[in-house]
Amino acid sequence: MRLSRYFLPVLKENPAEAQIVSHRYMLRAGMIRQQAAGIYSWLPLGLRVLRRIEQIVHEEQQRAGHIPLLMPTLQPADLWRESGRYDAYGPEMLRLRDRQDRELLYGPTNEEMITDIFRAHVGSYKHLPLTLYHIQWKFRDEMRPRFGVMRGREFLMKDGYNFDVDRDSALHAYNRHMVSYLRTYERMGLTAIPMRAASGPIGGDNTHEFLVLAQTGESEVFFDDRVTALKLGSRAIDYDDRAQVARICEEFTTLYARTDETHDQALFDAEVPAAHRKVARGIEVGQIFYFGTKYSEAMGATVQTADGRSVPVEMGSHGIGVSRLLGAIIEASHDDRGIIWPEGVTPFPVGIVNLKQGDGATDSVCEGLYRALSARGFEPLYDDTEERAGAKFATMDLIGLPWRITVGPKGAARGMVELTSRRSGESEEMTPEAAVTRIAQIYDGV
Ligand code: 5CA
Repeated sequence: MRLSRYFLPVLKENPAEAQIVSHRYMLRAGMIRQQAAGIYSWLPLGLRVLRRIEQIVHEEQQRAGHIPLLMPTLQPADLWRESGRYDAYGPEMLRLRDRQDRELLYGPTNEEMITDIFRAHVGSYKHLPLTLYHIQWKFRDEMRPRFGVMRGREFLMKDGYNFDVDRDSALHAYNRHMVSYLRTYERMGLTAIPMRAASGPIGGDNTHEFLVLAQTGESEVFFDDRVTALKLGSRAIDYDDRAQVARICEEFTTLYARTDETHDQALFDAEVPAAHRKVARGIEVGQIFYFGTKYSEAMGATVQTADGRSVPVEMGSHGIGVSRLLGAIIEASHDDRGIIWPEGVTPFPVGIVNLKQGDGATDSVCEGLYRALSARGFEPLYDDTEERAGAKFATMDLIGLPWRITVGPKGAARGMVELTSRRSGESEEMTPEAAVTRIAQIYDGV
């Protein structure tokens, strides 16, 4: 992408309404525009990151054997009357009527609708286990939408629903989600700690939230700081292997880690040595629930078991805050000049800065780099504008591409360019060919 032809409306000044760094940088980097309280347009740069995050979520869900579908944003109120949640959900639910005076709502979550799909099409244990998920916009009329995409009213969520014949299989589905979520967040450069939580309006008594530690987080969390060192890494996972998946969950949930809703100070003091006790703040980037037959009983979703009995299907639901993740990643990865995207989610893998637009030699080296990187699938953002060097660097630093190739007339005359890491600030001089090879190596396996 050539910056001269792109749409990147960066702001020089700090927007007054933004209280936290991620909101500030998303506005300044021209990623989002607020259209109403808690409702945003996704401008081209923001959309590229959102799509990267969705892609990682899709890959990891499908790796775990979960199947994508797409349900609508609008739902009939009657489905929610069946579960009893239409009245229970309260003012957070946006209710509307169509021209026939039929009652609708903008979905805050989809337990009822997925249960309806299931009961219409599945009746036997032979079709289980089954996990269906989608990535779809939700609406919750939050009392205090704030911090940009962090607490929106309209927001993008991945929500998945498992259907199983018995409790053991449903608990395996819960564990599978936990492990797939750990992988998902690690690929985004995040450490997200599963913490024992409360289930709220979704229901059930087995639930974990995934928290990214950040001072600006909305949740207060209590944990043994040794949990922050746990990593899934590149270990091979067989999602059908119940014992292996359960072992990984145990590894990640044995040390004390709870949100304020379930925190037990006496237990915390007894279990965790004083030197490891941490109280901090965190951003909730996902939550998994096992709630058994809460919806299937209310809505008549039953299956035949192998021995011919008819039982309500066992269920759980599992959510990832897709749009919130942009904010969480920025809170976890930035400096005073701007965002520092992890390679896994960056909107462009590399930026090219032409220090002397119009100079024959620099232009030609930049064009060569642009073609070579694009041909290998690493679409660069090429700053081919007439701005001065300082302004170009400031924009690149603000938008946070992890790598930058700088081309100036002196280097170009010697056939050299400079490759700079946004994170460390370190630069290395090399030939354009070597820079392309290095970029390919860096992104190999990301
Ligand atoms: N049905 C279940 C799981 S699919 C559910 O709705 N879970 S949830 O309420 O915990 O939401 C899932 C995730 O969506 C949360 O962990 C959070 O990361 C994100 N989320 C919830 N509310 C908002 C909001 N107002 N703005 C942005 N993200 C949100």
